[in-house]
Amino acid sequence: MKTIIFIASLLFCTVSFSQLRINEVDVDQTGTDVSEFVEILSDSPNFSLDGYIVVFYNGSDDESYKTVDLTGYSTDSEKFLILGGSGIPDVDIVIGTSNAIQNGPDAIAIYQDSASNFPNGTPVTSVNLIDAIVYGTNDEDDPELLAGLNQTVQYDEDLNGNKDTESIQSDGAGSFCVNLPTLRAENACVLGINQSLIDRFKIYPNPATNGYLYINSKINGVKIISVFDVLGKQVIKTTLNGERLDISALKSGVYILKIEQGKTSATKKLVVK
Ligand SMILES: [Ca+2]
Ligand SMILES: [Ca+2]
Ligand SMILES: [Ca+2]
Ligand SMILES: [Ca+2]
Repeated sequence: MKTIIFIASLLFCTVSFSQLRINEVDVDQTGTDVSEFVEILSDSPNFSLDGYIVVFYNGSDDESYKTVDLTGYSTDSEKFLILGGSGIPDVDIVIGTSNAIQNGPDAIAIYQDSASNFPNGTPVTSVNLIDAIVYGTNDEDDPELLAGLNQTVQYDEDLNGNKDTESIQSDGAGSFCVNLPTLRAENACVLGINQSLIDRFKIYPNPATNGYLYINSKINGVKIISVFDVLGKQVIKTTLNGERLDISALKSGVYILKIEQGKTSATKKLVVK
């Protein structure tokens, strides 16, 4: 009997934890933002969205300004559902004609809850929260939205100075990049299924011979670089916007290089000649 209950509860968990996530947001565009969108991705194709809602929060008062009921909709065969402006040709749910999504610091959240529980002016909450993103367009972080939605990072659509032409996109591994929009298509920075997080970063030349090291990442964004000698002493700690790291101060030898970007990090052996 216990075994049956255990198996039944496993099955129940599998069903109830089928996940949805906010896969991409484009909140700011040129002109009056007629083609803004939220791209939602499900784990499985044609996933029923009955019982789910999307809530838009205003960072200035940390209250909701729009709630969209997803009941009656499903993701498509490619697992996407698009909420957006009327300027998008095959949008699934039209949420406005212009400036429907505020430019930040603001937030968008998915809940498994009833729309009637989220009239406009509802304070930010993490109860029944499925996924959320706090974003801005070159704005200061909004601590209330971050805390209220259990998030640690506010993503900046203007990271590359191109907020009007780029969007914020999930890399599928817990972080986001900013790149040209990929509406109803795989995001620009998604890591291949066989690609480990280590492969996300390429360093060259290694051994390094000329005082410089290039650190290439598959996604955009600031990298935090730490270099340790064989005794574990930190010899370099810096942030890198581009790819070129100055290591001219390092003597010949073996070092440990740690690269952190967003929520992921990798450690590599570095040889300096
Ligand atoms: Ca907007
Ligand atoms: Ca944009
Ligand atoms: Ca706030
Ligand atoms: Ca996309």
